Amino acid sequence: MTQPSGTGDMRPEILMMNALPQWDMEPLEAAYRIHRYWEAADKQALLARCQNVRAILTTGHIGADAALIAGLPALEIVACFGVGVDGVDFEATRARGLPVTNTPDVLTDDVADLAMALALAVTRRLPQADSFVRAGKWKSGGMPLARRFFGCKLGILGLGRIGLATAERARGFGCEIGYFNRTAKPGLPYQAFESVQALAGWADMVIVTLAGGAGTRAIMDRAAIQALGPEGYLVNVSRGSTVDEDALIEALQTGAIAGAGLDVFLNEPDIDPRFAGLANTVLMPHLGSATTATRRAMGQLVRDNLAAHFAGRPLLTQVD
Ligand code: 8YV
Repeated sequence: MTQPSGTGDMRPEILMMNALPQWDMEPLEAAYRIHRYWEAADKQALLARCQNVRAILTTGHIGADAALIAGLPALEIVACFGVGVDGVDFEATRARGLPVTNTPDVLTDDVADLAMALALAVTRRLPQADSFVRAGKWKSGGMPLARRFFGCKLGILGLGRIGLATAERARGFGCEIGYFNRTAKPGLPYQAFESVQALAGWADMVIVTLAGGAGTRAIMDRAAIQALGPEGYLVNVSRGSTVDEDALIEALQTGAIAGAGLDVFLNEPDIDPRFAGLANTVLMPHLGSATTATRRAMGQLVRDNLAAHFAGRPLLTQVD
């Protein structure tokens, strides 16, 4: 319960949009008076008590919209737990000169690991094989043969930190790497493609690693999905918004592509129910950064950014 103002409590007030683990909540509670958005039954009543709130602590996905920002007259900073910041209304933050921070780098390797795990799981059909053994079907015959992953042509959509870490791992699997990126990355042993469709047409598998947001909405469009072809695979560890989901589901249903490994969806966690009926997919509940070590590091970084702000020191990872 947040204490009422005027009790001599000098801790800055912050608004938290979502719960964080106890290892973050304890130091946060020691440093700040916390308003818990996710717990409030009456959000408007909560916001009316937030007139002295100086920071929003949110995720990139939940973000902070214009109405929320407008309702917090004392707001000074938006701190995101996560590398993505697609849920933040930057017009609103810029209009008020509010800095936005995120948690890059600390999660890069976990997300790249998960991209490789999905690439292997979907081609080698690991979940299906696991169910096959558990259901006792092994005694009555073997499983159908799977697709080889090593040595494939791997298209990386978005060659930022996570894309580069994924490419490095894929090189270990002998993959030939192509990519599409807003800006070419010279000096790398990877082939740059002029369009997403051209990348998908070349690749055996496309892994989507770029940032979400308006600039990348459905960048993996119907034509690019179709260009993968009936032997092609899609893996997405970025945001559901980067893929035309209707076109993807249709391509998976009709066999226009071979399969998909997906960690991210539109409308998480209330995802399109058609995914559950697709046998050629491996589905994960957005776990890219979900290891204890990484989540601890993300929590530390978000707290370090807030502490820096309130101490008047430079922010560690300001994204805007
Ligand atoms: C989430 C992510 O932030 O960093 C990102 O952009 O998508 C994830 O790491 C994490 O699931 C917490 O919401």
